Amino acid sequence: HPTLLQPYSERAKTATHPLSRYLFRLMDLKASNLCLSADVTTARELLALADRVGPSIVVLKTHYDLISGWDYNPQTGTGVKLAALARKHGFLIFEDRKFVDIGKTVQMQYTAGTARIIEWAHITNANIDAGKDMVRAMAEAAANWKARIHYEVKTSVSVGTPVAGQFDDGEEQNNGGSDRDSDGRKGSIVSITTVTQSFEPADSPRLAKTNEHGDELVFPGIEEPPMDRGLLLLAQMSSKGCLMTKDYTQACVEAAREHKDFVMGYVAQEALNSAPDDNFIHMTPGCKLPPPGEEENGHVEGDGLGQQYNTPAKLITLLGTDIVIVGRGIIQAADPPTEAERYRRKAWKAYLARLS
Ligand code: BMP
Repeated sequence: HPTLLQPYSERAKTATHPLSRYLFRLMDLKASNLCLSADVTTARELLALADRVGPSIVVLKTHYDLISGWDYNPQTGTGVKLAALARKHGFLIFEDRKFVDIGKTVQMQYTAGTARIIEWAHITNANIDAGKDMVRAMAEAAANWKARIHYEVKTSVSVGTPVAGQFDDGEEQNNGGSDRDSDGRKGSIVSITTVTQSFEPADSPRLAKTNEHGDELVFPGIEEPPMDRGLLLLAQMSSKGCLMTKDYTQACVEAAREHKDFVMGYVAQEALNSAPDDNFIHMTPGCKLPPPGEEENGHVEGDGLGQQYNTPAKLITLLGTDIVIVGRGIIQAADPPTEAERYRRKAWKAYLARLS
């Protein structure tokens, strides 16, 4: 497929989703196609790790539900602090929530509840086993969220029960020209409520770009990401005995094409672009390098709990994925930032090898 041989800077020009265009440019700028899977146990460790490894990565993947001490405060909580680190180092936040339910439920899980994922995660993902309508439901929730940015005005008009003779004199009432409610019933307007509420997401470009000491709070060289939210479809998994069939993966491809303005791409084990104008991004977990100095043969032993590992070279050069997702390979190293750099260099080299 043509996207296998195209530089990310070129794919940035033709991707449909604004966040994909941004991410491809960020990858080109930072020479990084590395995502850190920040599966640590406390919020404090998560923020410290994001700050230390931030310079090497373009995406930080979270599982907010395995972090203890996650602060849900929508103004000062962990999501907001992560969003500030994302602005500072230039990476996107991907909450690996794997939504799967009926459309209405996922809308509520995505936008509300304790974590309010949509407020701080640029990207999230979904398993479409429950049917692809839930992708449309999530797209709708994201569009509504975007429309609410900056301000929100709610007007509700309640109409009381008709009072015999009240409107029967042929005169219009002084209520905006109509004495009927939206169903055409006659009645008297009991109340009109207008609520105006300002609304600023955790990563708004309108936030200050420097602090009181004049320190830069924003990653230089590229503008801040667009105020859009994106979805990755969980099309294939890395684990042994995964039950996702070829038909399921194909359904993901179809759902992605139907919702190009919301679906950025896939979590998958291989490239899935096949139609001439497909330009979806592929992020791939189950990635590990052998220890420094040891020879690479593409495969690294699994974790004994079903996880299987391939090297960046195999995933990116051979199987054509775009971003490798690395968790324990980096987190459990003696010095995570140094190890993250080793992964960044290897994964970028694998991409350059694919281009040539
Ligand atoms: P590690 O590199 O430590 O094995 O972590 C992999 C991460 O990617 C975990 O957070 C896991 O939930 C996630 N993941 C995966 O391993 N395989 C998949 O197919 C999909 C995932 O989201």
